[in-house]
Amino acid sequence: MQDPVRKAFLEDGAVLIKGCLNETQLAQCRAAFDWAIENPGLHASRMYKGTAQQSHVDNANPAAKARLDDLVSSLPFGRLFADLWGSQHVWYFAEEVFLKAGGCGARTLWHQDTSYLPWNGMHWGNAWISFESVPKQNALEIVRGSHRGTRYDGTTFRDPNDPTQPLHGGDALPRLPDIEAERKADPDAWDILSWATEPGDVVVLHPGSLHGGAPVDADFPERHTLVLRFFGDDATWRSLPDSRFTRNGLLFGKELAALKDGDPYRSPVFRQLV
Ligand SMILES: O=C(O)CCC(=O)C(=O)O
Repeated sequence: MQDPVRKAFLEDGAVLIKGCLNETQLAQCRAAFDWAIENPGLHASRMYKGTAQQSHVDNANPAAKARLDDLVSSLPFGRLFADLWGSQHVWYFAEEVFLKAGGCGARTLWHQDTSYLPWNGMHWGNAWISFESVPKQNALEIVRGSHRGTRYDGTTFRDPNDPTQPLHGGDALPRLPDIEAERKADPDAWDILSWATEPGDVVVLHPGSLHGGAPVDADFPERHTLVLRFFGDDATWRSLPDSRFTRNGLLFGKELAALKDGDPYRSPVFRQLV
């Protein structure tokens, strides 16, 4: 890997890796995606359930764990992240699944994954894999450098009319800025990165970045996206304020029950890749 790519990830929190997956690897990822849609897990949800903007999201399906651990071991992400972060070790966390369909699947609201998961440190990465050629206007968007900035409250994702409705009640963490409203008023209000992608390309982002997914539309009516999430040596536990996000409610919270703030984020439950 070239130094400018490492530097871009460190400073910007996201990079595009062109042609990261070959045809076979991409087909294996697509099979895992299709299985996930047909077999929703405990954490599956429909964003804006019951509205025309409904879209499907799933997260760390326990029934998918064994097959995804095996799949990920055969993909190039272990070496890629070791190199990108400069980490001696790399572990696989779990998947996320996003399906936007019908030409009207809504925007994935701006958020940081670190408002939902007790994560701190620089060695975290989401590998965002879409199976279509995604135009820039329908792409994943990331606020440049925001993984090094404020950790905001999350959004509940429940109210299309209140995109920053606070997940943790709004007191313990600063409320999310309304990035869509602010950029509508001033297109330069936020420094936003995004890329058009082809199948096989992977956008790698630090999950502490402010990020969101542009909606689908009449010209690009469907997006199927699998996100695989990884961590390395500099990954630690950092508690979240709200009781709904206490250990039992967290993904793998039970397996990590002994961890305290600042402890290395480690458990045998996670497949070690490097
Ligand atoms: O693809 C999207 O719409 C959102 C992706 C996302 O939130 C993530 O990669 O963590």
